[in-house]
Amino acid sequence: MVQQSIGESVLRKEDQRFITGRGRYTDDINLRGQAYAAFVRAPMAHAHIRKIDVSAAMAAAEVISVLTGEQVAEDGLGALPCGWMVHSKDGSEMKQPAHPVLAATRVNYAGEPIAIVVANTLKAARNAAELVEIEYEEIDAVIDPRLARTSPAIHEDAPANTSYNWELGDKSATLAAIESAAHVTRISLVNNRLIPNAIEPRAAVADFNPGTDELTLYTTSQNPHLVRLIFSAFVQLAPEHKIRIIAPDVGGGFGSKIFVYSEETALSWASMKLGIPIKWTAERSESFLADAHGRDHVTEAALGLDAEGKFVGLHVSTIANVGAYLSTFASSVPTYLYGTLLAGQYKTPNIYVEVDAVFTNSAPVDAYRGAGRPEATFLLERIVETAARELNIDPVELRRRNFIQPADFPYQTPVALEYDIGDYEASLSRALEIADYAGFPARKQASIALGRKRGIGFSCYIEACGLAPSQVAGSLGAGVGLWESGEVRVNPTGNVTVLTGSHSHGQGHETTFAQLVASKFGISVDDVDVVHGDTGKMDFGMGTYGSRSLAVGGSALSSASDKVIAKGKKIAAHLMKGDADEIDFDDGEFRLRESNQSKTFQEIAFAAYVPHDYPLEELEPGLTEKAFYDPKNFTYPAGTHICEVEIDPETGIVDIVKFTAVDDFGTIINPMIVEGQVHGGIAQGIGQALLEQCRYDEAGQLQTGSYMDYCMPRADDLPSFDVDVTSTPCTHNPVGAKGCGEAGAIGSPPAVINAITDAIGIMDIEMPATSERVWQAIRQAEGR
Ligand code: MCN
Repeated sequence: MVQQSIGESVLRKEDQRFITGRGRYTDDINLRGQAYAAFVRAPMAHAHIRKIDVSAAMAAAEVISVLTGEQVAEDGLGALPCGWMVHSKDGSEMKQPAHPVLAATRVNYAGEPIAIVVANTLKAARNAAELVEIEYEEIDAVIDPRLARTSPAIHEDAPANTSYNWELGDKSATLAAIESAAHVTRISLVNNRLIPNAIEPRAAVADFNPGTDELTLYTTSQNPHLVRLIFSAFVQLAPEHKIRIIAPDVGGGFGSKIFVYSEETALSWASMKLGIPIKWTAERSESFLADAHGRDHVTEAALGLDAEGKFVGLHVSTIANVGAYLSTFASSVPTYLYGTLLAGQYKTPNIYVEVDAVFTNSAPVDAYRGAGRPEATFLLERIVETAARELNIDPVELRRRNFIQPADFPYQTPVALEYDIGDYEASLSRALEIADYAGFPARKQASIALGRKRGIGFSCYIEACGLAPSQVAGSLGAGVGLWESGEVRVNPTGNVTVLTGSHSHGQGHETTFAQLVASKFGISVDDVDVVHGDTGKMDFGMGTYGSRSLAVGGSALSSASDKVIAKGKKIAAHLMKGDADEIDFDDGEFRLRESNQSKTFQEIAFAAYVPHDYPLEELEPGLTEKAFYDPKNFTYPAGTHICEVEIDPETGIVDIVKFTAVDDFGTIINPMIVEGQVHGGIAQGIGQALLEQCRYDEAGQLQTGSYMDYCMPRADDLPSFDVDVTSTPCTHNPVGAKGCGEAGAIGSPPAVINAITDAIGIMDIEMPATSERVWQAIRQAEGR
């Protein structure tokens, strides 16, 4: 029977175990003789450490050991690296102050780990952590990124608290274009700092076996091989072949679990030093303090338009807060994932962007769902909307006038990227239809009659996903290749085990990757199992981020499946006494052309392992193939988001009455999973626009360190989304797929803010547009 599963909303295979409570997360893992760890963390944001006294903690009941940065140094461990080298305008390398495993002489953000306490029970570890006595000499904290460059340096090797001043594009041409423009729109904005908040906090169980010298780390990672590589090559914990990283079921990451952090590193080292398994699971308050945060930009921009409303130049200056240290991929986010996206869907001929990345006494900032691309989209879609209002042109019309047209592809932007394909008008017009833009004036009148304010806001976003070909990434400073590995093992009875270097932590790969491979072989999705997240099982893999897993990891599996089919043809040819190039494979059957002979996929699988009369010089037994797929370009998902809000002027409460998203993800494997991804992303984008804000006080204390103070979106903050797709399949990967995992978080924030400002009749409001801010803005707009 033909199994056509691509494009079908197959129910998620993994959900059977998740909804019956049979998922196995890191904290579910308990090893014999396991001890527990607690971290002593900096109580202040900036201080010299004058003395650490662990004697009382060491003497406490059940305590096994208390280890500090002094011992880290004695053992010669390296610092935590940032994996992407960015160069400043003058060609110099970014400043990368050492990011210690445990702070020894100075603390640079509140919550920074200083010591690890290991005890027989969790309670004993936590109690003993309180007994570690540390003498600090406090230093003024640098918190506001706008003041960082003129504040005393946090790190001696980073003068003016600057890691790099990066630029992209032609500055003089852009300035000249803006100078001679018929109209110039200028905006200043802040992209608010966010805290990721995956449901499952970070956790790890480190298990060193002194008998074999092997370290096994169970951990909440999005990319276990990268952890292994950094542990081995940079931190120098152990040789790579002696380290096994297992990321079992992981309850969300949103970027925050890409990075190699102090805690997991210190835990692994402590397990090796003490020769026992040790577990650590972050408290929610530790996650707030010490998971890498996201966004945090301050930007000034100018957009020049000619007399016809065509964009002639865009000039952008951004200060990006990177926090106290450069986290694993921090440098790439406000540069290659931000500046390169500033063309958006438009034919702006001149674009220049400069970014100053500054250190502050706050937790490190790194990739968070969208990473750089939400910041670019927010800026662009806010300035376009503002220009439309200033020029009194319908915002839809202004966008249309400037769209890159289908005939323009492949389209080279002035900021390095070459878009392969897209049809922006198609998603815009479909979104306008679903959102009933034509009916908006009547709905607005109806709201006014009820004493309410109604507004509509647009966002036509583009993103770059999958990440770049390794060659391009390397030339831009990446310390790693950006390919993915995949292995397809056909078992003798014809079912298939798939191993992938991608990692699924909510995205449903166990279903979609099975659909992809099942449809290649014409077998049932139930006959394909997907294995991921264990460096001991699969080839080196690059993991999951940048909505790359299907476009890159799926493409590797597609190539490996093609190799299986090619091998199957050889076996079929041998069995049917024909030639391999006379064999067709379709609908799960190998057929010898111009004959009535055929063999099923299962018959060939079995024959592959029973090579009784094989010509062994020409045909090896077995049916397992691997592929490493290096993408030829990014994929460029794009779409239109439209938000309609109604605001109660008495309370400032914003009700999102309608949210429409029409996205182009190319070929879609599983529409239900894709829709779920879009929903989740929009929820996070609305969270950023309306509710979420990481805030430090002047001394660097985190004021939003719990759910009482950091407002996450809940179901009743969100409308039922209207989601649809258009499709221009990606031209350069075998699946035709573009990434979908971040689109919602990228497209939605400007649509929400554009709708709110439209409703109130103002040009700007800062995110998050809380009811208080909205209430104030209404009063100001009314001159009250
Ligand atoms: N898919 C599809 N057809 C397409 C594109 C994707 O069927 N054209 C499917 C894929 O096969 C996969 C899912 O949709 O099952 C997402 O695919 P993709 O866009 O390739 O993204 P990744 O799998 O690489 O996931 C990463 C992305 C990112 S970067 C963040 S951040 C994020 C996100 O996914 N974090 C998530 N979605 C998340 N969802 C959950 N539940 N939890 C997270 O932490």
